[in-house]
Amino acid sequence: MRGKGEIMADLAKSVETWDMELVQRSVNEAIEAGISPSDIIKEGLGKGMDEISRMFDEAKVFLPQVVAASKAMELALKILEPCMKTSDIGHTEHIVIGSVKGDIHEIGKNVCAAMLRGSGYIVIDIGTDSSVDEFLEKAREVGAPVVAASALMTTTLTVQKELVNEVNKEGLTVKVLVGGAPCSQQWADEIGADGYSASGAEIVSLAKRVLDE
Ligand code: B12
Repeated sequence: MRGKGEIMADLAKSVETWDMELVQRSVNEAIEAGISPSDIIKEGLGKGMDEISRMFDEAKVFLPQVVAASKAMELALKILEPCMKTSDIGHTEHIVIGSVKGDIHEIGKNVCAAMLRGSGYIVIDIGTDSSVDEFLEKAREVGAPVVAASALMTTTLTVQKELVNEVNKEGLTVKVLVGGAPCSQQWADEIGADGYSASGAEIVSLAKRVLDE
């Protein structure tokens, strides 16, 4: 069997080169080697996405290549999803998750949704480009105590603030989690969100913490 380092390198390369065959092979190999889904995403696939992102910044690749890498990432997540069942603790809480209005980035949101589902939460994914009203209407409809809003652009971060403001204005008890690459703990504190985490791996403990509060 190959070492963890080699498998991780292949995982990164599979996204970076949007090689679907390598995605399937390396993700399955990583699962068989007992590497955790969060390590596979963070230390493997995510590194490939980081590299694509760096090359995009340096204008060495363009949007079609980023889309292709995203498709590779999506395929990897699909293969990984059944392995994300960390326990059968059977939470009964619903969590509404979506990418905010104006934002069509969904890979990070999908990772978070998969992690939460794997931990037993009932996750309602309202998709991308979701308005504040859509988040809150869905939360009301299913009685969700938590909404999780993903924003990947500095221009769409403000929608997270609008969401928190609306929750406060309406006097709702729903907790708001925020995340996405340009988001930070400082931003979450500034807008009065209930929680922030930098990665999908941490969103599970974050959800538990705000639900226990
Ligand atoms: C892939 C990608 C795309 C893909 C998206 C495909 C898809 N199906 O999602 C495509 C090609 C469509 C795309 C389009 C665009 N993109 Co783009 N994209 C990216 C890229 C390279 C990677 C994002 C990604 O998927 N990362 C991998 C995932 C796993 O990480 P993540 O999203 O950060 O999520 C993790 C954490 O943040 C956290 N998390 C995420 N959400 C949440 C939510 C909660 C509640 C919590 C707690 C945690 C959490 O957990 C996740 C898992 O660990 C980034 C670069 C970057 N470094 O982010 C640019 C980037 C986000 N894009 C950018 C831009 C500008 C665009 C476009 C405007 C490009 C254009 N000129 O047309 C459009 C935007 C369209 C729109 N209206 O949204 C900019 C944003 C700049 C800014 N700061 O505002 C970036 C930063 C690239 C750059 N350096 O310029 N993009």
